[in-house]
Amino acid sequence: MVLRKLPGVSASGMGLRLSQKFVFLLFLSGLVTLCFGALFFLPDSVRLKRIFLSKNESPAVTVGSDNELSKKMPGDPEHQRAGLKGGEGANVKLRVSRKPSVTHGARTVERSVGSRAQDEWSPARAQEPAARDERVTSAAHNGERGSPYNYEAFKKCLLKPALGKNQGTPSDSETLQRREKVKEMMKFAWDNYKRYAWGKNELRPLTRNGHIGNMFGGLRGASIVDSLDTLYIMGLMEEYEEAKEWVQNNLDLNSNGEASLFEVNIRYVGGLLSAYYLTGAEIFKQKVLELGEKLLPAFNTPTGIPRGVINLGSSGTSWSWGWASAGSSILAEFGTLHLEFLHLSELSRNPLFTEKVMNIRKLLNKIEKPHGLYPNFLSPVSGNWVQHHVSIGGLGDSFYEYLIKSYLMSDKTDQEAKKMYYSAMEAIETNLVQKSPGGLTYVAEWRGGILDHKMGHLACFSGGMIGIGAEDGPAGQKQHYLDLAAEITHTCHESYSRSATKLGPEAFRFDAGAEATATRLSDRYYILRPEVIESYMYMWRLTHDPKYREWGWEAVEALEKHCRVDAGFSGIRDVYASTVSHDNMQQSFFLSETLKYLYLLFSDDDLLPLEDWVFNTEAHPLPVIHKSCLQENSATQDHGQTNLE
Ligand code: DMJ
Repeated sequence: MVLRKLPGVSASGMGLRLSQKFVFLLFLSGLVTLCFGALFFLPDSVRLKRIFLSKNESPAVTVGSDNELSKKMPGDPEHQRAGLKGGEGANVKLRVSRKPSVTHGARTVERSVGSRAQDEWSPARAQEPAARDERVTSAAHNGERGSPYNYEAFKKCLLKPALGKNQGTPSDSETLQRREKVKEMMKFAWDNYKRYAWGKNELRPLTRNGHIGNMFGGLRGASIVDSLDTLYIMGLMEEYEEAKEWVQNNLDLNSNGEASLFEVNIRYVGGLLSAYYLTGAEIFKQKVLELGEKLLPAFNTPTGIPRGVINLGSSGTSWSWGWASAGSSILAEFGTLHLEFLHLSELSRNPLFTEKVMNIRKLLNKIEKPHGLYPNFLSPVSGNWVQHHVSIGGLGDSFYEYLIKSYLMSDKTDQEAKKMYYSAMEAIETNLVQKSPGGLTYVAEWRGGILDHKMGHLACFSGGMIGIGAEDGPAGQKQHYLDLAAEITHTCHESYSRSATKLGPEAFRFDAGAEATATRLSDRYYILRPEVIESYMYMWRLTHDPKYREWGWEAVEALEKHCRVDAGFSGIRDVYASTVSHDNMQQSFFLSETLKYLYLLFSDDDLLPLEDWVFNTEAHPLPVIHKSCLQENSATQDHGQTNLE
């Protein structure tokens, strides 16, 4: 219209001469290019930008950014986003502390969030060939890959009822009384968490408030998610319902903080998976699949080995821990995803989760191993070991655990996991297992061929692990492995009984005259960890030797005497001091693991029978995928069960 009034412009046809049309088109295309270009300068959060640019700009997009699943939740996303603005979740990113967390456990020693400058995963780097995965995961795969997961069919596949004939109630009255005591401890821990820290990650029982920490990337309610299955198996149904309701209404997965992939996986993914398999409540499945998707960008590295820290927001940025040498990833972190990811595939019918962990498996299987050992640090860029530090405790531990449990969870069909586990055990026995002058068997650490005669509390899970692996080892080795498991468990018990509190230190040594005692002040603390009790539980199930129940009871008495305070349970700073100093933290794994293993120890074996269930490293029971009962179109059918060579 404007052009029509210009002198020399004809009114014929479209009203413009050819040259004028050309100029007009040129002008229009310039305008469009300018507008498109401007999109690049908008913040990531602007919806317009995500619509137009997401396919090429963000690594998260390769796995379904903007969260397909959350869109499907009725009325939820808007509500949840609103929650982030004003409540606890506000400014999550700003609150992420870069200080080391002293109390958060994990067999992977605690540390600060990594330095990004060195090793941040950038959108540009996400274009590296091995990092791209064009497939988008979403609940839509349910439709594409066949029928949705059939919970009723799953239940029929269990060999025994999950909760036993009678909730595992023991027949003798003393054991029953002990079990009731453990249940009371759980209720006490829960009630105080609820009263003083509801919705936060953990309870601070001395100051009577909540703790959020920096491990879960803005996710909240770690103690709630970690407790769901414990409450359920203990028959604390009112409390279980409260927890479920919180998950339904308040578990906000639209967080934008920096999370430990490992911690979120073992606690949140593991907790929600177990809760789903035990109860069949759809909300747990819905939440866990939504969360699972958010973890996938961590695998966008040149090798597919995930980095340790991930931003759970739409950027999907990931990076390595600042303390891990040369931007490496940690064996116990990237090696402790397999069980949960197989179940994410099982429930979503999407093989992508399984493929991610099978890729890790494949790399670890192929790589050259010094003396057959797996060092703790590996570069996610080159796929090479970064340092030759080997440990069955912190930094290495649950990688070995997940090998044998992958085999067991596959109904003993995953031959690759089996082979890797027993070869690793052989190398560990040859190079790391030692006998002290006093006759105690322990597993030392290995630093480039030099032994460090120290055993961490975390390494005490290995009694149970070696025990459950005894059955299927090389011919004639069963008794040998059972003996080794019993000896290690005995040593770990000694580390408890040699302290004033009858609780064990964070690490104990076998040098300079020490035998299963901590020699350094910094190793004397106990943070309500479960590993020793975990081994008692497995050894009880395997041998029914009453000493394991007695040792478990000693631990209950010590916890009651030294860790119970007016408003919950707390870790202690020095297990050798008879007047204890509390650390003011009730760890979520105390509810998830320590109390659950104690409860199982005083229950009949048919409560969560080991033929049907394996426990993830946070003690969340996951079902064995029985080979006779693979569901139609099961996404795990071709994976995790045979050699991928
Ligand atoms: C738990 O979070 C898990 O057991 C993990 O594997 C190691 N550390 C803590 C408990 O100590």
